[in-house]
Amino acid sequence: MERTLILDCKEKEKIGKEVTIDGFVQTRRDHGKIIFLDVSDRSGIIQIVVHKDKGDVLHPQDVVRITGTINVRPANMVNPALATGNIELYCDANGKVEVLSKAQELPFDMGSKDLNLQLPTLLDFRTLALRHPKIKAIFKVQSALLDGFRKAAKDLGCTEIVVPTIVAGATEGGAEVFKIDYFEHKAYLSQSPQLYKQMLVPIFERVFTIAKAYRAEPSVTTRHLTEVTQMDVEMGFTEFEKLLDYLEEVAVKMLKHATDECKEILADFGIEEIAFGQIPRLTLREAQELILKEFGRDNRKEKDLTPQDEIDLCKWAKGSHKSDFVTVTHFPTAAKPFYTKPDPKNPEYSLSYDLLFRGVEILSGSQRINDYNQLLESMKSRGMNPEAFELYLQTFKYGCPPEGGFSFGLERVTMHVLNLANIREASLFPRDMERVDIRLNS
Ligand code: AMO
Repeated sequence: MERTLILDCKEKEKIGKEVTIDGFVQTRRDHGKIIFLDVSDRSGIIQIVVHKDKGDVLHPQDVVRITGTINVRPANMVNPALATGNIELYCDANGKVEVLSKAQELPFDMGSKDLNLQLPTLLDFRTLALRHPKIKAIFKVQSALLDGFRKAAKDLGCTEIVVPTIVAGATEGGAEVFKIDYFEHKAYLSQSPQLYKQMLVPIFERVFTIAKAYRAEPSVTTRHLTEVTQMDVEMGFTEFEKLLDYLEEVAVKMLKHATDECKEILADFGIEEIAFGQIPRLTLREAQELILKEFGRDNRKEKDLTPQDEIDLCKWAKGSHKSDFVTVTHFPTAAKPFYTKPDPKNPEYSLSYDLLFRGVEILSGSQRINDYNQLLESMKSRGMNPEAFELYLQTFKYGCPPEGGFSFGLERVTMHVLNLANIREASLFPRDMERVDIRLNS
């Protein structure tokens, strides 16, 4: 008999009819001669009532094919939390149970509503943990965020590009770069799609990419990974204020799309609705003045926001602007990568910006230097060798419009949409100092 998806079992014409479903046993509850199973597939979850003689072989995570009759549940047995909560699949003497793949004994109980395990266990048994509905749901949200980002970038007229991650030089500066043995040469894992997205501006004018980026972060924090997914946009014929409009537009569209698509998941996680009030914009120095005035910490000489500043600024924006976002601009030029354009009005500060969301930076970007000679100067002032960037520099040598862009960290966005405690929970297979799937210290 042809497979019916679990969610389709609740269609009217299925009631009282025989169906076959394929899926995974999630839980088993024995009641005398009857066993209740929760079985899930990609569409949903359904309760199955099976006679003990047929169902006794079944255990959690067994992959099964079950044929039975769809019954309407008695009113007092309806489960409103389940899309199929008013029906069940009844597998009696005429029904059929087939085990497609038998699961060995599980290392932990998968039947609880929340998989309350320590993070190392969640990661040591990642493929199993990911099967749990609540963990899987994180990546349904992530998928909706990717979709929302793509839609928003396409609405801006951007062409999707795919760029290399094996590169000849560090793009973002600093020591946080992985060297790789590339035949008899040295190469690096790309810290961001930055240079390539810029190189493609004269070709497509507006581009976007969803790309892997590698950061040799030598510290273990709850907000850093060594392998990150960046969602980048780069646009030509644009200037600073316009870029702020665009980044805020993409952020709002992406998050609205994901939260609309995943309403049930967000409710299940007990997440407050995102506050989409007018996003306040502050320069770094204005933000630091505000931190002093409102929160009593004097960080006015710092070249960046501290993690506590980011938390406090978001608290302030929520209270005074009903916004879960804040845009912070004009970071010191010296603290920014070589491609960042200094503000012509005050070159000590740059035309750069970060977007904060619920207490953390989820995006950064800038107006870029598009003048070839200025770019050479900027590289030299940072001790960089322009020869290592020959291909990149051709872009500007042969004419590049005023341009700029921005980049969201997918895992950071996912983490803060769902209020997760650790960024590792927002990556299917997180990479950090201690783990490349297997634990490096074991
Ligand atoms: P930046 O280095 O700020 O900018 O990165 C952009 C966004 O990527 C995410 N991110 C990270 N997430 C987790 N772990 C990390 N180690 C990590 N590093 C970065 C953050 C961050 O806001 N090329 C520029 C962007 C641009 O100018 O367009 C860049 O990479 O969410």
